[in-house]
Amino acid sequence: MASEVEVRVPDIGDVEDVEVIEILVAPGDRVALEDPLLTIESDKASMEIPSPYAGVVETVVVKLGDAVAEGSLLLTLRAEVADTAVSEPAPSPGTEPETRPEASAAPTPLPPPPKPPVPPVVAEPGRTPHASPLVRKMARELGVDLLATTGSGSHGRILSGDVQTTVREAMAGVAGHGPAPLPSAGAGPQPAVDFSAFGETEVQPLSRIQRVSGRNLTRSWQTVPHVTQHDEADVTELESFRKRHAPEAESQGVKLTLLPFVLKACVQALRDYPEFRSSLDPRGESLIVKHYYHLGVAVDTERGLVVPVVREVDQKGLLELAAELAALSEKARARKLSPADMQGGVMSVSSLGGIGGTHFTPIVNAPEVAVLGVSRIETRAVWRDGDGEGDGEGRFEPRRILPLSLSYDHRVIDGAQAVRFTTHLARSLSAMENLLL
Ligand code: CAO
Repeated sequence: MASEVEVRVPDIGDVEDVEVIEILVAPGDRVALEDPLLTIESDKASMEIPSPYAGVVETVVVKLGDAVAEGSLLLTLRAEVADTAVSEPAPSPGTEPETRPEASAAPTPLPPPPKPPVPPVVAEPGRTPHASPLVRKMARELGVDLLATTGSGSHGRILSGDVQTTVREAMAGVAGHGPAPLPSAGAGPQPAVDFSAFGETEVQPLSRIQRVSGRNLTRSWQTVPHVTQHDEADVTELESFRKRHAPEAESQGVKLTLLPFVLKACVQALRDYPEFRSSLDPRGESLIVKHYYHLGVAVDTERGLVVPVVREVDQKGLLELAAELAALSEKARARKLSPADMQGGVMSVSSLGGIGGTHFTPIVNAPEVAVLGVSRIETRAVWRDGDGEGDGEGRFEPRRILPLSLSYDHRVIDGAQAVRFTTHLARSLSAMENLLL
């Protein structure tokens, strides 16, 4: 059941001249109860407007820089009065001062659902971190990226002390996933350039997904020492197997692409190399090894890159995985992924093989420690040693070669382990009967 709700500026006391300084959602975005929608700011304080219901944003009435006052309409929401809509608990009352807006329509806000505790590590990809407006303001003033700040409050909520810790650690040069470098630590942001001085230009705002994934990618690029190991797998037999079975899969409504085989090969390698399914603890002092096999898969959508997670890949067959991948990418492209769909991956796979390219250097989806890039299969003449004796007897054969690019966090994985991992992957993909076991 759904009904339309108007979200208005709540009672803000005797304050005039309030400006909309952040719009965190766009029409079509799915929000959970208490998800931040936008932030307004007077010359004295800023205030975040949380979502009064779980639902889908219909229209955003205001734009950045608009002046608003008590009662001004900010946005409309199609509220869902069903227990499927909530994906994150509300912050505990009393931890931070925060004002709830009055909503003008009927449904009763859903109570926070029971949920396993969110580990206070780094903010989830694709999510806005929980912090009060005052903490946000403080972070803005100090140049602290809240997405890179560890929240010690209830449900990982970021408190003012956490922002101070980030600053202290950045000043002391502490390494780890937590603190992002402060602007003063590097060359600083690109200086503004007036491109219109050189010719005609237009401004195209980035989508929310692009902005959030941009922040996550920047943080990962800056905090994870990346190395990329390139390798190749001979997938000649795998490809003929796949093509033989494609009609049968199609009769069950499933398109059997290469990707399910790659996911299965990753699971086999992950079983033997547990550090690839680990994360560094935020202090960089120990590894948290995961004993599950959920894999992220990068999906290209017209609004940007998202990485939904396929769960328990070890327990699923190839057809089941193919069907699930199709459903997840469909969901991603229809903008229907929930935050939960994008959490819990132990490693990610980014396949550009359907498009082209030879090798590339994917960015680790931190706090994961490895990402596998898959490029386009190429048919190549490969020398096949007839009797395996290396005596020059043999011939060139056309083989189907799949390029692999494994980027990894060098704090956790060393080069020798990485090449063992890609060798394992290549072997599994070549001897594909093992993948079917
Ligand atoms: N080599 C050659 N052909 C390949 C291939 C490869 N490595 N991988 C896929 N293909 C083929 C498929 O067989 C399919 O062929 P047909 O249309 O002839 O049947 C075609 O390419 C398209 O495949 P697909 O994209 O529908 O399916 P997929 O399982 O390979 O990928 C998904 C699914 C969701 C990963 C993909 O659609 C996608 O979004 N890829 C982009 C990911 C991305 O942007 N990553 C970037 C990360 S870094 O910025």
